[in-house]
Amino acid sequence: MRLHVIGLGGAGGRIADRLAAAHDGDPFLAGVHAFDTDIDALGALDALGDERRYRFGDAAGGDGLGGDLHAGRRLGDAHASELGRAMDDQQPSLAEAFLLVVGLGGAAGAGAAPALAEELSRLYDAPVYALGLLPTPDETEDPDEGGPAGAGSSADPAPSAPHRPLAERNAARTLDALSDRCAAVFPFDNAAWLRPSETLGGARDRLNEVAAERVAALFGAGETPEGTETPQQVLDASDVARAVGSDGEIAVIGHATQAVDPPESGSRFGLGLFGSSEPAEVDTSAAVSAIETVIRKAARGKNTVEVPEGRADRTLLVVGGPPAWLNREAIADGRRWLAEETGSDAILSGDAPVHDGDEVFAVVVRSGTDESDRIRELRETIE
Ligand SMILES: Nc1nc2c(ncn2[C@@H]2O[C@H](COP(=O)(O)OP(=O)(O)OP(=O)(O)O)[C@@H](O)[C@H]2O)c(=O)[nH]1
Ligand SMILES: [Mg+2]
Repeated sequence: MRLHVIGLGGAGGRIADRLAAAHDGDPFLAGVHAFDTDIDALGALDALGDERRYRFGDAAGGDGLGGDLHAGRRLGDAHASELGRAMDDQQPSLAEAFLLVVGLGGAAGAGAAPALAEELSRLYDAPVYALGLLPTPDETEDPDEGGPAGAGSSADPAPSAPHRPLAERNAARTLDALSDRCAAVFPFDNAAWLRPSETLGGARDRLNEVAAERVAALFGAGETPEGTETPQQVLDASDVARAVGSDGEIAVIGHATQAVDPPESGSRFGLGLFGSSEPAEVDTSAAVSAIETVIRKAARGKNTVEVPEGRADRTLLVVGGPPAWLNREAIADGRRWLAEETGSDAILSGDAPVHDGDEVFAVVVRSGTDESDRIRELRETIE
């Protein structure tokens, strides 16, 4: 589907930048922008040139807002229509969905995101989704208390994340605000993706890679290059919309890949009787096993946020890869297995043929899940 990505604030800008670096030119990535009040943060982006970065909020004097969410909301309200116009060069009216990417614990991004979501909903019919990064517990710990964020955070500029005492409350408020204004919210639990000795500062590039990869896996699935034939069941924007709903519910993305040999094309017998247009051959049991494996891993592997008991009201399954590997029966079996696994009534599914691909992949999106412990913890900070 044609997706327009808007990275807001430091984290959002970095993830938008990474998406542009990996996927500029791919048909799904119709537009990418990064918006921040912070000149230096925008200046540190690589793939997004000046034409796709935009600094807003003169009142911030070119700096970040240091976690002051009230200031962020004020600037967001004051500048939402200006931000909407800053997207015009990339034809937002053609987008089939918008994705706001934002660190929920901050101020510039978290403050502007709700107002921009509202503005985009007012201007366009396409759904507005949000990918929201959840703060790690150590960001709010007092550095003097010797929490992991403390050690050397002022002396050593590199790895630890900045101390953000209000990150959890900002995140709770921003989750609420985005749920009210977006069609669905995809939380990304930073802490769940950190390895034991890692800090957010040191690991953020790896986490951003994971977040960008999942966005591309979901929104890029089924988007074939121009001129390629597309089969019937190919995933489209309305499948995603039906799966995640339009009421601002939380949605979770699971993803797994498995490398496969490119199918042998043409005759297997070397007699030249069949032209190279003969359907490619793939061993059936290898295809069945690859599909079963990726579906299980996508469902049970680490998700963007924990899913208690794996349960969901609605589930979307996308299976992709070289068409010869997309064994229909194995996909149907996988669907049945997933219905049991999630207890979902509605399993939507779509194919994502990748003609020259060298891997089989599955994306499992759950919506209407029980609340994860981390999200409950965040919500409790403002109750
Ligand atoms: N995954 C990931 N999370 C990040 C990254 N940077 C920050 N975060 C998270 O996002 C939250 C907000 O940080 P920023 O995006 O830097 O905040 P901001 O929107 O620029 O807000 P201010 O700087 O306060 O104006 C932090 O509390 C972290 O939890 C990043 O590069 N990757
Ligand atoms: Mg900032």
